[in-house]
Amino acid sequence: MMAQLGGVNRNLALEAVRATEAAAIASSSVMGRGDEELADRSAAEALRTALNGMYIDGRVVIGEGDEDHTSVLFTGEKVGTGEGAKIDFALEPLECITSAAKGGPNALSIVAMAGRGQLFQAPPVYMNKIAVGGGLPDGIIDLDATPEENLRAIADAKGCEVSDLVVCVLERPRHEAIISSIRETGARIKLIPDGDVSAVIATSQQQSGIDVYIGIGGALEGVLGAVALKCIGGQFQGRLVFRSPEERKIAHDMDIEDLDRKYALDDLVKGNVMFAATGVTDGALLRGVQRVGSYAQTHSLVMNSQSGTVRFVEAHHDLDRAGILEL
Ligand code: VTB
Repeated sequence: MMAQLGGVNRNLALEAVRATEAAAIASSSVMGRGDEELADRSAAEALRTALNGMYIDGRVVIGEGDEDHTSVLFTGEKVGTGEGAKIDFALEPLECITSAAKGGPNALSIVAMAGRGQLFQAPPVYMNKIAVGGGLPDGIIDLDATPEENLRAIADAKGCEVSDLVVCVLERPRHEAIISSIRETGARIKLIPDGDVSAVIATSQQQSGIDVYIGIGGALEGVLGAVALKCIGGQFQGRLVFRSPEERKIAHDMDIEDLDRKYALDDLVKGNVMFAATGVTDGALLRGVQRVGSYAQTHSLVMNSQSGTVRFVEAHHDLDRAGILEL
């Protein structure tokens, strides 16, 4: 999405990446302390401060939780200067919190942006997801089909055997049955400890070696993955998963009428969208923050669905000169 400002095209993701850079540097500075709350809060506070410097009338539609549970980047919080383009945000200041707190891999700071009302306001529940990268016939994946059916269709379209495919799945007890059925097809599996936004993006990157992502992760991460695929190309389906009547009630109270609905990518993400992510710790998608004294290097991914441009941004920061919040 480009914001029109006096005839000037603004790629807001190129501005938002300064915010994810700030969040990544802030949380990487407390990496490995074993304190998840501190790592997340450091990222969220830096992200919010940086987003508030943007000339936009912004609103968080999926954030760190509701206002009763968090004071930083809660769902419904306004961000930006309050003037300019009306922008909705889905954001995750620190994806893979557990990993970051241990100094482990794959932690990212992520922001997705769209015009007002264009993002699905996902409740804080799980989502069952399936994703493939671009260049395949429309409708090739179906959340309601068996892994065998999906993998056969993907293999046929790619002109390979099912055993050539690599399926990425979050390593969780809840996935035991699906992992067994994928193994029965002969396909290969990459189990990941965390980070299904990166896994969804990986389906669209040939060098990742991942053909399809399947499984249940956070609904927020589902929307972030869908935004990324809308920019980079690919197909996605998701369905909310409720573990209790209370979770169903939360969704119902958010005006979601059909709780069992199967969402296609275009149901989750409408119009032009943008995506910015910065690595906190090293991962398959992005390198983490490298820090030597007051010097920091960051690696980010910036995408825009309107132009389809995908940028990998390496930034060198002199924190003595700029300070984390003035990058
Ligand atoms: C995933 C993953 C995240 O949460 O969405 C997952 O991408 C949800 O499942 O990195 P669990 O509750 O089983 O962890 C994370 O692991 C953490 O936000």
